[in-house]
Amino acid sequence: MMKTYNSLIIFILFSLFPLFSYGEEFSISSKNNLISELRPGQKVTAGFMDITANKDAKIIKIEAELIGRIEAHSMMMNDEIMKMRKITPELVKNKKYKFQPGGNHLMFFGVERKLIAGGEINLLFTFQLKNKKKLTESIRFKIK
Ligand SMILES: [Cu+2]
Repeated sequence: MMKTYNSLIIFILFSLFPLFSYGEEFSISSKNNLISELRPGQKVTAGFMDITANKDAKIIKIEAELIGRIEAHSMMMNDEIMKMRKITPELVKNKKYKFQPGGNHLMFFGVERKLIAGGEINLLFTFQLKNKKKLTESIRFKIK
């Protein structure tokens, strides 16, 4: 009887152990979250933000309702020609990552909703941690 009881306790301890090994929760903070307003007839615009995560993480997906595609881009001047390239932003633990005009930025294609200055919109970000775990966070942007 005693033996069974001991095994039960050991079983419970082992079941609980994974809870302790996860460590602190993933969290992000962001500032200056802005999207350029969409002028009539336009379907493409850009967005900017400063984002910091408490763990190393890649931004692997960004989505929003009624927006066809959202990509992260880098921007480089090449012989006076501006070149943009799709990137997978890699956030370094506790280090600010900037999306800003003239540099890395967010780009919105096939926008089928109104984005008028003064309004707000939520974007759903999917992050991937080093251990491959995926997490989503909704981040609010102001339209400017
Ligand atoms: Cu771009």
